[in-house]
Amino acid sequence: FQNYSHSEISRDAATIKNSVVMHLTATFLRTPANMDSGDAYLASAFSVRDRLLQRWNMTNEYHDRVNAKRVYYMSLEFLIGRTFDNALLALELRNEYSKVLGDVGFCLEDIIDEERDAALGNGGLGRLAACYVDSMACSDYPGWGYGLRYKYGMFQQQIIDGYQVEAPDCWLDSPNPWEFPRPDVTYPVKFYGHLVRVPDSKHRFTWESNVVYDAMAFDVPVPGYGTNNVGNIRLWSCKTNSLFDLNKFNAGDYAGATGGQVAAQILTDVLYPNDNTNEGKELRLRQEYLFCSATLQDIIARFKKTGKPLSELPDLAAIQLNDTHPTLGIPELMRILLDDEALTWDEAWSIVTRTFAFTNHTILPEAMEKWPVPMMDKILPRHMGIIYDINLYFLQSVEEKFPGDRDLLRRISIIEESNPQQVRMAFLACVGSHKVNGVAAIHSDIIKQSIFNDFVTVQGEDKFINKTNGVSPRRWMNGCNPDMSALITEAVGDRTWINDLTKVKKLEDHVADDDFRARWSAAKQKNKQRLADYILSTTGIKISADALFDVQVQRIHEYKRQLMNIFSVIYRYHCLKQMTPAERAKEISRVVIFAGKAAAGYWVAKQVIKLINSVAEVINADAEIGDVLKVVFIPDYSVTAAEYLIPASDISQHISTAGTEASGTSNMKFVLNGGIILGTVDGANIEIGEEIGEEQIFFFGCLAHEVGDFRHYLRFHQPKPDEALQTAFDLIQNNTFGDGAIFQPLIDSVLRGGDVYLLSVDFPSYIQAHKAVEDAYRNQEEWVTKSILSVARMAKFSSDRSIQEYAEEVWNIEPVRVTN
Ligand code: 26Q
Repeated sequence: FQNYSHSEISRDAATIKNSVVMHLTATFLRTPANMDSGDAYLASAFSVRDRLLQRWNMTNEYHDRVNAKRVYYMSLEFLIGRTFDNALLALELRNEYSKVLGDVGFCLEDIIDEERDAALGNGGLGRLAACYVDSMACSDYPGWGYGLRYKYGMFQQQIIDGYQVEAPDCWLDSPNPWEFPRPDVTYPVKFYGHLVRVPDSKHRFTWESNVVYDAMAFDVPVPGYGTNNVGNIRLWSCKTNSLFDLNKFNAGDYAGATGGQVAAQILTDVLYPNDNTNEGKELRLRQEYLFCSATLQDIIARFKKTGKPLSELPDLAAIQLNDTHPTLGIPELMRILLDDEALTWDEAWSIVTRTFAFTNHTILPEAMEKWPVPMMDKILPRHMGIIYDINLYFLQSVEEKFPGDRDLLRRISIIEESNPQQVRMAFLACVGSHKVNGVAAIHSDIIKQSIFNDFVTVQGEDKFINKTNGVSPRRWMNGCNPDMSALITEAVGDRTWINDLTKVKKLEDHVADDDFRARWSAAKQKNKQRLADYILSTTGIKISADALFDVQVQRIHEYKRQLMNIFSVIYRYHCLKQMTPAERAKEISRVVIFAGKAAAGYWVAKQVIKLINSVAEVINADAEIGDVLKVVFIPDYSVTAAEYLIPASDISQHISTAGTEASGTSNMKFVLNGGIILGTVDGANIEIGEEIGEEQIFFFGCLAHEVGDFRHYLRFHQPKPDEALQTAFDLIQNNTFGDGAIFQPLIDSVLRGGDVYLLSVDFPSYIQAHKAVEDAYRNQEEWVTKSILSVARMAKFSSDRSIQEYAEEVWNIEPVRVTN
C-alpha cells in the first residue's frame, strides 16, 4: 500500500496507449477498429483521470493526516469550462498523448474539441471561483470549492433571425469523466415544517418537517500544475429522501410513487441564468438552502473526525462566501451549533463570525439579494428565527454605541421595513463575517462609501478590505496561447513563470530584440488566423486576419454598454460611406467582434443583440465597404470560445459606465495575451493602467465621482447627443438596418429614459479614444512594444497573487506541500 502512493504510472507511450485501449474496450465496449473521435476523447480522458486519482487521494489523505486548516470556497457557480487539456498540461503529458493519438490517426486538437464545457456559472463570478480553486491547487493551499451540480448549465445561445434563442445545455447527456459520484456522502436537507422549543432552553429548537430532500456529493478534480496537489470541487445533486413512496406504489400508483423524485430533482436541475440581477424566485431560495445545508453538514462532519471541540472550528476551517448567494450558510451553521450541538448563542456566534468571510461583487441595486420575510418564514422557519435573533443582538450593539439614532437602526437593520419585509442578504453576510471585501480597489472604496457605509462607522474600517481579482495563468496564458507562452518561457529561461507570474518581468529585457519582436507578432497573427477560421466555421462570415481585431465579449448588460459600441460602429460605417474609394483604402481595416449572452428575461439586452446582428448583416454585405469594416456576433459565448477569442485580440473593450463594473476579469486576460485595452476608468482597468503604464492603455469617459451629477442632471434634462451619436440614431431610424421601429426603445433608453448609463455623456470621448487607438495601431513597431511591455508588467493579475492575499489576510492558512 505504501508503494502504491509512491509510484507514478509510467509515462512512456506504450503505457499510455495500453491505458487508452483498456478504457476504450473495457469502459466503453469499443474497439480500436470502430473508434471515432468521441470515443478517442472519452478513452483518453479516462486514462488521464486514472493518473489524477492517485494524486487526488494522496492530497486529501495528507491534509487529513496533518490536520491542515482548510478553506472552503462556497459558490453557487463554478464556470469550469473544459478539463482534459488542462489536466494534460498539469501532468505534463500533452506531447505524449498527442503522439499516441497521432499514431492511431487522430489529431489531439480534434480530440480536445470533443469535450463539452462544464458551464455551471453565468460569467465573471463563476469563472473567478474556478480560477481560485485552480490557484489554491497550484499554490498548495488546502482548499475546496463547494457548489451545485446543475443538470443544465448556462443555456446554449442560438441566433435565429438575429435574435437570441435559448436552448437547454444538456452537458451530462454523454459520460462525464471529470466527476466522481459519492453516494456515501449524502445529507438530508429539510424544508417547511414547524418548530418546537426544547424545554428550558433559550435558543434551542427542534425543527419538524416531513419535506426532506437528499443532497448527494459529486467530486470534480482540479489538477494542480507543477505540484502533486489535486484540488477538489464538491458539487451537490438533489434527490428525494426515499427513492419512492412505498405506500403509493403498493396502492398501485406507480407514477405518483416516483412523482416526489421528479419534483426533487428540479432543485438542482438548472442554473439561474441571471447575471447581476436578483431573481426573487422561491425555487432559487430552496436551491441556495440545499447548497448551504449540505455544505455545512459536510464541513462539520469532516471537522468532527479530528475529535476536537467545535470551539476550534475556526482554527481548522475558513469559509469564503462568493457573493450573498451562499449567505444562508451563516444561519445554517448557527442552527447546527445551537440545535444539534447544544452550544450557547454566544459560543455559536463566536464560532460563526470567526469562520465566515464575504466577498461582494456588485453595487448595482437590481443585483442586491433580498428575500421576502413571509417566504423565508414558510420555507425555512428555523432560519428566519435565527436571523431575527442575529438582527436583534446586532441592533442592540448598534444602539449601545450610538444611542437614540433611530434612523441608523432603520438603515442598518438586516430586515428592511418594506411591505412585505425583506431580508437584506448583504447585511446578513456582513454581520456574520469577520472580513468583507470588494474585488478591485475602486470597488472596495465604493462599497465602503455606499452600501456598507454605516457598517464602517459601526464595526470599524479594518473589517472592510480589498482583494483585487486575478486569473489563472495556466488556463488563460499557457493553455490558450501556446506560441506566446513558448516565447515567455524562452525569455524567462524556464517554465516557472506559469506558477510564479512575477517572472514575466523578464520580457522587458527582450523588448528591443528584433527577432523576439517578430516572433511575438507572429504568435498574435497565428492566433488571429485561428480565430478567423473559428468565425468562418461558426458564423460563415469570412474575415481577414490582417485587420485590426476589436473585441467586446461579456454578458450583455446595459451597464457594460455594448449599445454604445454598436452605435460607434454605425457611425464608423457612416463615415466610411462618405469617403471616396481612395480615402477608404487608407483606413485601417477593422473587424468588430461581439459575443455574449443576455439573461433570458432581459428584453433590452436581447434587443441589443438583435441590433448588433442587423447592423452586421448590412455592413458585411456592403461591397463598397469590403474588408475595411466587418461586424461579427459569435453565438454561444463560453469559456472555450473565450480561449479562442482572447489570444486573438488587438484591442478589447471594457467600457462600463464608471463605477458600475466591480472589477472585470477578462480585461486582465486580454492584456495577459498581448492585447491592448480600450476602456473606462472603472474596475480593474484602473489598476491595470497603474501596473503597465498609461501609454499602454486607452482610457476615456467620465470618472466614477462624476456619475452622480450627470445622472441627476439627465433626470431633468433631455440628453444632447453629439453629431456622431445623432448620426447613428438617424441611420437606425432611416431603416438602414431593417425596420428602425424595433430599435426605437434602445434609442429611447438614451433620449427618454434618463440615459442612466451615460452613453450621451461618454460618446464624444469614446470616439476620440477610437481615433487614438487607430493612430497608435498605424505604428506597428510601437504597438508591439506596448504589447510586450504590458504582458511583462501584468504579474499582479495572477489569481495566485489574489489567493495568497486571501490566505494571509482573511483565511489564515498556509501552503501544505503534499509529500509521501
Ligand atoms: C442573484 C439572485 C438570484 C439569481 C441570480 C443571482 C445572481 C447570479 C449571478 C447575481 C449575480 C451574478 C453574477 C455576478 C457577477 O458575475 N459579477 C461579476 O463578478 C466578477 C468577479 O468578481 C467581477 O469581475 C465583475 O465586475 C462582476 O460584474
